[in-house]
Amino acid sequence: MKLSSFDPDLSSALNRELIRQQTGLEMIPSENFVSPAVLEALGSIATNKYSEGYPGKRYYGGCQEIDVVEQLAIDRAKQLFGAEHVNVQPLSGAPANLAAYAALVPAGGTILGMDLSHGGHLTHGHPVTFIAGVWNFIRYKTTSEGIIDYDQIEKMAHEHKPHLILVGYSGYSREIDYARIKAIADEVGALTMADIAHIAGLIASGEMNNPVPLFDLVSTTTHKTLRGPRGGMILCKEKHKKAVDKAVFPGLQGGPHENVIAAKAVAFKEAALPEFKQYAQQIKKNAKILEGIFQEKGYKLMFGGTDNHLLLVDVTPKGVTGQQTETALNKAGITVNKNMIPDDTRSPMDPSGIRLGTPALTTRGMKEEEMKRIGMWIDEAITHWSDETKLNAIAEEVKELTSHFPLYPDLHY
Ligand code: DSN
Repeated sequence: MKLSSFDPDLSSALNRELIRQQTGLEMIPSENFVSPAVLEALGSIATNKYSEGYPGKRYYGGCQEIDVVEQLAIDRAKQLFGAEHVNVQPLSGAPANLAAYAALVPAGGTILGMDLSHGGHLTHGHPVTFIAGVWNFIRYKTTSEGIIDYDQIEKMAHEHKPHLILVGYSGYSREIDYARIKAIADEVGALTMADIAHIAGLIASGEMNNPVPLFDLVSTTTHKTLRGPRGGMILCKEKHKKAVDKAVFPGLQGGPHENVIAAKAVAFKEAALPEFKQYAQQIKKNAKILEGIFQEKGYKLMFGGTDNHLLLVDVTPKGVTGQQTETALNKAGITVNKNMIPDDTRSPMDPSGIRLGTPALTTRGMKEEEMKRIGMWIDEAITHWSDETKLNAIAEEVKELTSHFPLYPDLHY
């Protein structure tokens, strides 16, 4: 029976969400739109199969075709990033990071990672997380000019002698000098890990530095710039293969989600195509257009601008907060997220900044001309943040623009 007849409540919610995605401007930098082929694999019968273990070494029978699926994903990811070993089973970014720490660092060991408000991630040791009670996280910050403070990392590495130095961020907009980090790690005998969740698509396409050849371990999600299904992955040196695989299963997870792994395989095939490189280049061009508009309009850009797909913007000089901005933009049909800025004096629920990015709009085919209009709408919506009539008028213009960039035109639940 079709979903719409069996479960009209659910199908209505999905159809409304489809319309929201189709008629709005999605600018949360960690979101994207997967291809119909990725969606098809995700909704495939691979979801029916239990397959604890790894290709060729499973605890359940009947895995011969599932082995093919998982091996395709592994081989394609290895090729894409130049990795010695890949584990495609992590359910998402947080479980991937947990498995990575478990594989590389004994409980109680020290990990040097970036502070959340300076662009790090909750799973990089924020005190509210479970992992912060298992490992001893020490946090470094960006400089007052807003870039990664490599000198501070070096000083802290000598002082704390960490087992692991961790880079890779979810709110940081600049390139990372992986060679410098590796040199610091070598000075103190630490291992190296990069969490490339946000920029994996830009790395796969050669548009940003690739830490995989240099670092011990790289973790990522597969659904951000990489444009695959919601999921995680670990890439590592051959010498860490056993520890990583053991940490993922049986250490932390049970049966892998093979439908998601099938969709990852499709996404990795797509990411190796020339069109994907063009998409990655356009993501950066689009972000640069927004950077120019924000600078011209007097906003404060954290880290001085962007080298990647995202911008972290302090909106308080405009007399508004991050929450007020998120709400106003939402009414105008533009989705962003409120975000803490480095050493923010406001609270996480109403911080000083917003974070926004260009991957999803670039996937829809939007380029420089559209970005200029969108940047102006964002500024207008922030300036008139409490004027409902103005925000509704922008939402109408947004709808008109999105109608020229069809998204899943044949889909209906
Ligand atoms: N929630 C993701 C992001 O938006 O960056 C990271 O976990």
